[in-house]
Amino acid sequence: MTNPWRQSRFSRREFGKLAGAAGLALGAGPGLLRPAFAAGAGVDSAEIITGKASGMVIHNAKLGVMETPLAMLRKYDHTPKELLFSRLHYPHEGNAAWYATTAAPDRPDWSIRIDGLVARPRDVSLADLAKMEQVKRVSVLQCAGNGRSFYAAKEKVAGGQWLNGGLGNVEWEGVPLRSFLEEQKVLPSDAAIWLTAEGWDQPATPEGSDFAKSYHLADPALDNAIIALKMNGEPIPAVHGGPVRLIIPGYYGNMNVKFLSALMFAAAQSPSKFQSVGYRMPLGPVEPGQFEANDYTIYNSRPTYGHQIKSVIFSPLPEDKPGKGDVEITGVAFNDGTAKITSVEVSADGGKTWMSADIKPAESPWAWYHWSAKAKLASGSNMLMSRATDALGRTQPMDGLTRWNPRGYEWNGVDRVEVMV
Ligand SMILES: Nc1nc2c(c(=O)[nH]1)N[C@H]1C(S)=C(S)[C@@H](COP(=O)(O)O)O[C@H]1N2
Ligand SMILES: [Mo]
Repeated sequence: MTNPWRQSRFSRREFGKLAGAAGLALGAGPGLLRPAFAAGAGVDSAEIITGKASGMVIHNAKLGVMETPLAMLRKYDHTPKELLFSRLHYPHEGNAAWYATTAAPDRPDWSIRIDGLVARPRDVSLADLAKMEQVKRVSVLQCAGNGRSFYAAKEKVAGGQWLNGGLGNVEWEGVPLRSFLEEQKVLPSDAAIWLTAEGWDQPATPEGSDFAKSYHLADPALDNAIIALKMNGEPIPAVHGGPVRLIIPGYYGNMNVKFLSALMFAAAQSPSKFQSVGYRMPLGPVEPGQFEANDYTIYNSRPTYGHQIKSVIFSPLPEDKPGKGDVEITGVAFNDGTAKITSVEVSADGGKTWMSADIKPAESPWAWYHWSAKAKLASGSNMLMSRATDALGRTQPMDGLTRWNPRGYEWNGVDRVEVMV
């Protein structure tokens, strides 16, 4: 289904030409393209996306989908562009695609279209956006599929088998969405209830959907949203959605539209399958077989909006090979930013006994909190566990499988790491 709201700068054919031209510019004719890319197996992350660290965990080489091993992720409070997980939905045309790099895109001509039920449709240029008031938002960015592989203990779910590294803590900077709409005198009509953000990227076939996401205009999360131009103090890397990305702090990755090309006001949400079928959760618990991945409609499910409360153990990891006795267990915790994280409980004996971790204040409501607890490890197997709770009493389920769903989203079960001493 083609989204009628799409405003593309290039036709598909022109896009193909562009990708080809980029390949030539790099001196990478078909024979020079690294063959491993096409094969998709045994290829290193640094070859799939220029500028990414080696040794990322690859979920889809063709699309450029990869996550960060926790041993790399834990080294930084703000996740650098070299290490941040990446998720794209359309084939790259090889690693020649202009956005298959952590370099800033060279797209000074960029503009975003404001259209739909507005008094005066218009284009706003990147240069104009850069002149407006900018604010910072530190937020966890996390794929809704992060942790999907853990659902396999009940029944394996199709899709990238994400471990825990499909997340990062990132500083974004840009124009506050609500004040932008006000200053631009974008006056949606009374009939405009939904805002749809469109990504520039397009499906390989006309039957595919554009990447578009819709937000209810009354959603308080939009009060913190920004039209971001910078990530970690630099122009947003191409692979992470530069030159312009919509950031809704505290919302799952898919709600943060990269390569922002249009903001559309309408009475209804986008018919894009990324809004109407994908990235949705059933309204109640479901068992395997009861509800299939394509059964989702806007009536029987909800979008994956805010992060479910979650904690992740960063240390020790099995590869740290900790010794017997005293150990410091550390990690991070975060939620959707609407309430403080008030406790992180940690167990080193598979949940028999629990202790309270020390929690450091977070940099912003949407950033991750660092926590640590001292424990003693015994010889043999030690099952480390962590569970975060917030001021609204929201906590992680002891058994994450109770939230099993056919698309494997929103894993937030109590974290478990088994270390052998
Ligand atoms: N335009 C566009 N925006 C997008 C996507 C995409 O494929 N195209 N993927 C989404 C998904 S599912 C996630 S998890 C995040 C990933 O962001 P990252 O690649 O910067 O880590 O981008 C989101 N925004
Ligand atoms: Mo995602």
